[in-house]
Amino acid sequence: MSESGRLRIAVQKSGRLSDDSIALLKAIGIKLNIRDRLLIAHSTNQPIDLLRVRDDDIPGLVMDGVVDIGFIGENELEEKMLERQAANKPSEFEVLRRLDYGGCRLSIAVPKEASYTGIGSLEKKRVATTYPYLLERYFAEQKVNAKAVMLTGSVEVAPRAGVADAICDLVSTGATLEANGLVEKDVIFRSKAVLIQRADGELSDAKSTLINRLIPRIDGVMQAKE
Ligand code: PRT
Ligand code: ZN
Repeated sequence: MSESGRLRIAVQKSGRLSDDSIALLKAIGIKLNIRDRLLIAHSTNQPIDLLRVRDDDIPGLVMDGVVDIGFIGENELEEKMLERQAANKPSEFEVLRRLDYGGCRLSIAVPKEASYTGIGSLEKKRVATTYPYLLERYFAEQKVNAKAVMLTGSVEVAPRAGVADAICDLVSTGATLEANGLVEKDVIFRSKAVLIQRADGELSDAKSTLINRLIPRIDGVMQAKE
């Protein structure tokens, strides 16, 4: 599908990474005609098409070679990579650049009245999360026998709802945890947005040349902001 001559770039359609990713593409000189409802946006001055999708879909689109490059949070990227490895699906990609936005951490938090003396306190407990593979990997590394309970939303209310004893969720300011009576205990993963490319050697020369022209411009934009 991406064998057309145009470079295909995946970005989050609507969410925390959308504006910064689009702003970066515009800052490096790519003119885009984005219409809100449409999945695809064509550049008017470069052989580039933008695929606007949910962030969850971006790692797979890159790893399956449906798009050539994509903007994604490292948390989502790592989770999907682990999930695909477990399912024996292609999970290769290359990180072109770590970007200067989308910063957050994936942390374990417990109700403020809970006694917690370290990760061992979660032994035999249930922990609600949207990132079960990252969390299970952490439990295995820490040799803790706890259970990740998958929730795609409202993770922060799970302890109050009696669904879990603790949570593992993304944190940036900490306001959401605080508002839900939760206290951050262990950071298990630190994340920023990254620009990734499908497995090396699968791009046409023209696309590689175009990417090689875009990357120094991204570096220039990031340096100018420092
Ligand atoms: O619809 P779609 O699936 O595309 O979007 P989404 O709802 O899955 O993702 P979105 O837009 O919320 O987040 C996209 C990416 O932004 C994440 O995968 C992270 O890489 C990054 N990011 C950075 C964050 C945050 N900061 C963040 N604070 N993603 C989510 N949050 C949430 C967190 O889950 C919690 O609910 O914000 C709340 C906590 O924020 P604070 O400031 O109260 O601590
Ligand atoms: Zn998502």
